[in-house]
Amino acid sequence: MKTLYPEIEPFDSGMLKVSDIHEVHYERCGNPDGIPVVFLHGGPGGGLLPMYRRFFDPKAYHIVLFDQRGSGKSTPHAELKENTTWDLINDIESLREKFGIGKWFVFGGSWGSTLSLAYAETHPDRCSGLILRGIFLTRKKELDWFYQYGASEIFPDFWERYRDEIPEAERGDFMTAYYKRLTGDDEAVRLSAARAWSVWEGSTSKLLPSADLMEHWEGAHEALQLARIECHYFMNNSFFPTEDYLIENVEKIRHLPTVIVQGRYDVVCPITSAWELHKAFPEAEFIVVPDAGHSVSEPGITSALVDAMDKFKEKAAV
Ligand code: STX
Repeated sequence: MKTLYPEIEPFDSGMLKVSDIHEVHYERCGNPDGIPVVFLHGGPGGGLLPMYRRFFDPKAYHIVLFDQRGSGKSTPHAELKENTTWDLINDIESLREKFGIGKWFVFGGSWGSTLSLAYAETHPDRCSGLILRGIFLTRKKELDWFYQYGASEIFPDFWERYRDEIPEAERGDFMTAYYKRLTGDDEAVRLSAARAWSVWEGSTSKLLPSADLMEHWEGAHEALQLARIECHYFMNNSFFPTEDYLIENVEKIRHLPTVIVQGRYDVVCPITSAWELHKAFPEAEFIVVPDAGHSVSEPGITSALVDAMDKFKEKAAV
């Protein structure tokens, strides 16, 4: 089993102005002359964690990470205006150009896999390869499963808080009910809804539930960015023109070296989506981790991701 590389600090970080209102926080780690890779975090709205720097050999890789619009240290915090998938794709391009990178590996899990696929299908010539984990294609059936009915049958205990935030009369459509509260004027209602929404995700992400993860998403800053931005994207089909957009356009990226890593017991993004991507993109290496849920910190998932990046490094060195 492989584990994360040691803790590392960025050699460069800053804010990039990407629109009239948004500034995006970025970090660069590792070797500025190394193989470029961009890290795309989850949510949308998840923001960066220091551990995300550690999947890549810092001697071999030039690692670029950024907080997507409204997330983490990007400003304004949890802002929904001018915040769409296409804006994020443009931001990735702005960062690539700013750092003088021609092509890079794209590494993303969960929503990060969604955004990786959308970016690669839009700019295939800018990608050296893809490393995708916990595949999420943002289709209605995936959203219904997690936010309406399905995951509720596996985690009925954690489901109660998410459910009880919404009065019975509105429970026929949790997404709409949450959207109303997360975007309303009452700050206390917003925060309470945001916490219930985000803790639900934090509670269900690991095969063995983690108190630390639940606590993290209880934080006001973390809860508001994740819940508001996710709900905004999901109310808008994540700004894709069709329901199956990412699968429909997969032909554009089938030449790219790609690894798909999926936990068998992923309750947030069930394996069906990874399986459908595997069928549509059979050239990609498909790794099912038999004893893992959704989280990137599941030991088997971390190991598979570090190993995938080590193999790309070895290939590049030949
Ligand atoms: N959200 C999928 C996603 O991207 C429906 C995701 N799942 N958990 C996360 O992100 C956190 C890491 C932000 C908890």
